[in-house]
Amino acid sequence: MFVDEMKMIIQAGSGGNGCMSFRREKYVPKGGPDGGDGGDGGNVIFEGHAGMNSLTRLRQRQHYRGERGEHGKGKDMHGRNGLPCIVKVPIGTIVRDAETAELLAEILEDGQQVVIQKGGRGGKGNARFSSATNRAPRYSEDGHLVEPIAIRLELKLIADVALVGYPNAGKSTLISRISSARPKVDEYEFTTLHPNLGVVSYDDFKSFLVADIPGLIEGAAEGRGLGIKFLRHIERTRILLHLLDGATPHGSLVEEFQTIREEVKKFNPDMLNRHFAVAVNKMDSLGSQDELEEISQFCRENQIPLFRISAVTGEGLETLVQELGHMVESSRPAPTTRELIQPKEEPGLKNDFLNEV
Ligand SMILES: Nc1nc2c(ncn2[C@@H]2O[C@H](COP(=O)(O)OP(=O)(O)OP(=O)(O)O)[C@@H](O)[C@H]2O)c(=O)[nH]1
Ligand SMILES: [Mg+2]
Repeated sequence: MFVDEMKMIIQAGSGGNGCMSFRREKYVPKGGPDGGDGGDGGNVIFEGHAGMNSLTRLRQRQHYRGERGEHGKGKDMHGRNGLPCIVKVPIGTIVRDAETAELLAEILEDGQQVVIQKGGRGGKGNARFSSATNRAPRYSEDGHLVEPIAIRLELKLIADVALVGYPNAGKSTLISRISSARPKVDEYEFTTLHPNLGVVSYDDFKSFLVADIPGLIEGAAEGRGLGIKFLRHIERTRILLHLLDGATPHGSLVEEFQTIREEVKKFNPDMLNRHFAVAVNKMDSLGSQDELEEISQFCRENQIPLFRISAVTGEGLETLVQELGHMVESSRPAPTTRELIQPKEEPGLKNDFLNEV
């Protein structure tokens, strides 16, 4: 999972104290109680923000505090409520209690607000305690105190495009050519043990996130190779790019494609409904022209977009990136009005904050 993590201390505002006071007016010898209530403390609220894709900016501060409620005053004046502390967080942020690891909230939508810690209630002023038996109460309530708590934030990023294929197909080579990610590449199988995430830029200023995951093999669902557990990292990815090894060490490219589809299906049949495309890699050392023709025909008949590329020489990569970018755009949910009004603040995502898991 592409997880970014941090700890922070939050403290909602305490409630303002209630006031003890009596009316003092000319010609009113025994004015009744008129102490107002304290205001409520401000909540600490997290708000999902589509323009953010890392927790980096939140690290600039360690404490996030809601404002304290104002104390009540005489003449029945209630204290003002404290202002909330609204913290903008990226979508996909999971909030836990830092000590118990208890799940406090999950922010999954743009503009979604969740109260993470409630402000303290304001105390009642003495006016509230007046009764038939006690017309002049000499006490008022203090506002509720709020203690700071430590919380842990985890961000699970969702890639736009996932590269899937046999070990050695060239997935890591490809992601290192088209994105900011620099995973290990080697000639043996199962070089990649953890997913890698990279940002691909296209059309000058647009970008999408691509994920490179460990290779899959036949029987992966039954635990062969590295198994398919890590497919959960790309479960919500909207586009799958099936990368086939053009050097054809496994024989039929159509079969290679179908084997991977089968393993993906065993993990989660719903993933077969995602948009997908096929790319035949290693065109610079193509193993069999017949195999290439067979997969080309198969893709034509099934209306599957097909790319012929070489991650090493760069052949076909520009077209691939452009087309993937367009697929991502058409599969993204329409931007909310909020996004249209406020331009995204963090257009570029750096890979350095992403920890592998
Ligand atoms: N000739 C040629 N070799 C390539 C190309 N792309 C990748 N390779 C080579 O194929 C081998 C495997 O590449 P990787 O990128 O590590 O493959 P992978 O799919 O990430 O493999 P796993 O992580 O094991 O699943 C390396 O030796 C690469 O240099 C290509 O376009 N042409
Ligand atoms: Mg790899």
